[in-house]
Amino acid sequence: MTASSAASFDATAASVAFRSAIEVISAVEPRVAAAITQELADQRTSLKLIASENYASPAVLLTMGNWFSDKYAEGTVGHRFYAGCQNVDTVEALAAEHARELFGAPYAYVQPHSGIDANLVAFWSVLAQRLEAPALVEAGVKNVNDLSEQDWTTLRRAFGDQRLLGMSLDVGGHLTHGFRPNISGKMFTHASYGTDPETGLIDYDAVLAKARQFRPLILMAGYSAYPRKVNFAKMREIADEVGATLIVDMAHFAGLVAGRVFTGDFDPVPFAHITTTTTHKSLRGPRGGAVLAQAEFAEFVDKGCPMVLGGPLAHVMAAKAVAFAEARTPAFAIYAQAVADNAVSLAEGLKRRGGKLVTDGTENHIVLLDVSSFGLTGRQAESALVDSGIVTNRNSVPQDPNGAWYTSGVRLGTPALTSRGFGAAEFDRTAELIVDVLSAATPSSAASGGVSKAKYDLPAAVAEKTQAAAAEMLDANPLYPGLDIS
Ligand code: DSN
Repeated sequence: MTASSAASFDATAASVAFRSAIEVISAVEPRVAAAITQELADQRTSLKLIASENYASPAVLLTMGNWFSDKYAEGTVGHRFYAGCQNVDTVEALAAEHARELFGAPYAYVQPHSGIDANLVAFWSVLAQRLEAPALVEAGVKNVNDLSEQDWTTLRRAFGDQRLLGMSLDVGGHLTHGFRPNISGKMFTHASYGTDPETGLIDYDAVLAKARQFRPLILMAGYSAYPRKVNFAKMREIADEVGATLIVDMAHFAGLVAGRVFTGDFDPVPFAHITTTTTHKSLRGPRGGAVLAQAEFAEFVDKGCPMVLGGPLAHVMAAKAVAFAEARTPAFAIYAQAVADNAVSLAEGLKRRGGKLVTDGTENHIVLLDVSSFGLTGRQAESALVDSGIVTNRNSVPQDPNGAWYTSGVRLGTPALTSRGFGAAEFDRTAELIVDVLSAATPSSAASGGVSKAKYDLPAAVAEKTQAAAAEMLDANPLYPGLDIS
């Protein structure tokens, strides 16, 4: 791991710390200790191309394993519903300060436990700011507790059936942006915008037309499987034109924002009323979420707990502070640029060898490979690659004939392997290995005699050769070099 790819750490101290922790755990439940040790071994030996995963630094990981986990701290910094929160105040304030500085945001709320939680906080903040505050003024009260039963009835009705416009799941949007299996799809009447069927790119005129027709309260931008930049200046213009509040979910690409790869119109933070994120993907922090907001939303975002969140996880907020501090270093900016550059190498390597990509390329950390040209479903491709030591996940492509379960694509991401020190040459070689496996794999028959969308045949020699080639690259770029755990 080089200084430019991952946060540097003292390998001797980290080895002692993790070994001691595993020993302590082992004394109580050795099977858990063994699983922790095995997880490291597995992560060290797999070519991880899951676009939403990364490797947090030992400092981030160690910050989560301590007595902060035992503390209740509902409320906000300096305003808690429990006594004895002075140290939680310290870490929450530090995490928020680092987040504001890192992203240039007027306000940061670091309590959300995950991306879904961060989006829920954002949704309810908009509802409260747009609906509750005016209702309170109208009712002549300053405190929500002073509302009459009739006022509450009015408020409940106003909160129901509001409209949200987000990116379609089929073209890379996210479940939490208004889709039925998620609470957002039950809270809001939802409409979605797609991408241009020819180019696969967002058509901002089409988004505007849809927004004019649908008149959403919330316009949502952000994605989990769109391999391009989004112009957030244009999104804000659209939101303003129809009187919507713009929420950007930057969970996937927060690391590219933090590392100043996405700047100007492509940096969401100055344009969005509220920006949500996870902290563990390209940002390389602990598992968790965060919300950034313009000043007028701060007091509403602050009410995330108890509105939709339970007590904050102080140990994770502490780890967010450490991760944000790491992300403010020049080394992180170099890492973030390498993530984007490596995605281009992977994309070009696939294309040069006949691979077909959604949008024909990438501008972020994601490459979406359409595997139908190999005669495979996404499910078959995902399994054939895993058998060969390459971990990806299947993903729909726009207008996917195989639906969301079997799919026709695999989503590839560069954040994790870039943290291990992979560069352009390794990603080009990875592209070669992927094409070799997918070219050799063939669909096989289902039990019924027809062609299965899940089963496939792959010559053992191809899987073994790929595993060996992957192992060579992984050995040359070790995960947590010097960390001696076995
Ligand atoms: N599960 C994340 C992803 O893989 O993109 C998003 O929630």
